Amino acid sequence: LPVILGRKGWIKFEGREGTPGTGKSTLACELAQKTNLKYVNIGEIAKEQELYEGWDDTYQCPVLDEDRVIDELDDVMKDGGNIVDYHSCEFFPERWFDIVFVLRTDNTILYERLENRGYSGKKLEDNIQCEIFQTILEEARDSYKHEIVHELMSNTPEELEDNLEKISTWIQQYSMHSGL
Ligand code: DAT
Repeated sequence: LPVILGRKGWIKFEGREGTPGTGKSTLACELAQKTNLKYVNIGEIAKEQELYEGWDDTYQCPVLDEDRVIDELDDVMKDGGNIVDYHSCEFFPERWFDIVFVLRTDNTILYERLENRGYSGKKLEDNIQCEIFQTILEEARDSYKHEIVHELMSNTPEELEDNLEKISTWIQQYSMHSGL
């Protein structure tokens, strides 16, 4: 993993459309425990504060009010030192992040994880399609500088450990160089 120096020490994880299964929450929570960074789960904050603007009939889930999410979080994000966990990224201000990780999972493994989560039918199929077409990776590359977007495989517990190790090392080096 290349070391990228920037100003603020913000990190973001991406999975794929529809929240589920690539291991964002698992990795981000363990990383927050291992470092002194704060875990920020956008889905949970939106739920607690009802930052919604409607209901999606197709996917049977609330629609995020992106402008309100940005307003609510801007102060916290300005302070830096946050690990942000969400499955989409193009609507966040670019200045919020110094590095973006997109977690990837093989389709057969992902299919099982989503089934275990109770997904079926169109919702399951669409999420798998989304992974096949690398939708989130491309969205991240379109929204942030290419050099700060990193793809990480997240199929096995070994890969999880490996990702934790790589990102912790990056954080240490980043902190040293940026004086955080
Ligand atoms: P997300 O936050 O992206 O929706 P999660 O962290 O809740 O995903 O993980 C989904 C499930 O997969 C959960 O049961 C933990 C498991 N998991 C996550 N990362 C994994 C990995 N690298 N290897 C094996 N299982 C993993």
